[in-house]
Amino acid sequence: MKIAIVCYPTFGGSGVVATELGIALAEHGHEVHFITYKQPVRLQLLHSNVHYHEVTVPSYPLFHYQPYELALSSKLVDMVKLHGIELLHVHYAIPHAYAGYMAKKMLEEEGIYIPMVTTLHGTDITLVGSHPFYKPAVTFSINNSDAVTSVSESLKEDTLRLFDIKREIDVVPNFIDIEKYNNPFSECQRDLIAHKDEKIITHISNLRKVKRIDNVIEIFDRILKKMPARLIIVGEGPEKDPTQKLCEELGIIDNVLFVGNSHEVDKILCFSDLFLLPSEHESFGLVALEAMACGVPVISSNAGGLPEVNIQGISGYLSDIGDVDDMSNNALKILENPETHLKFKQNAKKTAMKFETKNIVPLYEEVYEKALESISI
Ligand code: GMT
Repeated sequence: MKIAIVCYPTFGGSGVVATELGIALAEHGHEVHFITYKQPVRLQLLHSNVHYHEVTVPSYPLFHYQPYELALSSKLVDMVKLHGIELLHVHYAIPHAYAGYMAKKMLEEEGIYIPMVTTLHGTDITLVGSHPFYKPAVTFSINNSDAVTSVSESLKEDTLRLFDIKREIDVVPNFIDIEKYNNPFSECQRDLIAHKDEKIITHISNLRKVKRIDNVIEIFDRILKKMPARLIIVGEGPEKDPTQKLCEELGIIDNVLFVGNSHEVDKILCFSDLFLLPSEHESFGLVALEAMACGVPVISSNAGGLPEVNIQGISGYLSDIGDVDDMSNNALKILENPETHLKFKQNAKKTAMKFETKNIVPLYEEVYEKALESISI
């Protein structure tokens, strides 16, 4: 099948999932065309079935805002015609589903009928999409997709609660290439980062408010009072400066390493002892799954789809949002006893295996078949 994938090219989870999906589909023999404004960060183009087409938006003094949706829908029309693309798969409703729908309608004028699959990722529904300024357009584009998927049961429930949805939503969870993260619990050059006796605690995100980075610091501060440790913060975002200030105030800045956006997430997770994700909301928590795939236990909040990924007392622990006392007690419970720690590491990896690429990608292929059938009826 010839498939166009529209996504954000950034480090965010939706772009990562879209990119990994495209790569896996290409390996299954599909011809995949990524269409976005920059080459996705996880995309390496050395595959004959993978293509990348850049959307450019020419600037004009009249435009206060650049009309990206217009440029994207025009690019989609051109690429569908040029490459004989049979299906559009848009990741993140805003504005991709809206632009995809316009492309579909323009193509219909020329007698070309192509289905659009929309995958909802989280903030496109919960934080941004349900804002009154966007809600009518998001509702319209979901209802006018030929198939809709969400990355967790929890996100499906949120979508049905927040929008007037008239179509079926299939849950297709995020997935992971376990092989890529296969380390046999070795030391993974941890001496690059920490002294021998120090535990390595990690947090990865886009450092936005929703991630509650202040809670990450508070939990780490409590761990540090009980054992030598180092915190690695991966990512860039608006909360970075206030987080650095908080670390200074608490006098722990020398124990915290801010490494920015990194292409070496797998290496960092390889030497991590514990992963912290106390988010206010998380539709799935792909980073938690990445950590678990590396055998890193997860201390998280119980928000959104996290309980579908991190299993209480098995791959880690979950606490109410903001309950840093419980989160730090759980962290210490895991870290203080080497046998307990090893058991959690092994179980984290085992739990992650449920989400292996080979189990999940066929679910997307089924959705594609259904969407194709629906437009040929
Ligand atoms: O977490 C973010 O803020 C980034 C965001 C994105 O759209 O890239 O992540 C969302 O999609 C990921 C992939 O499906 C999910 O794993 C994240 O849980 C979800 N984030 C939120 O719901 C806050």
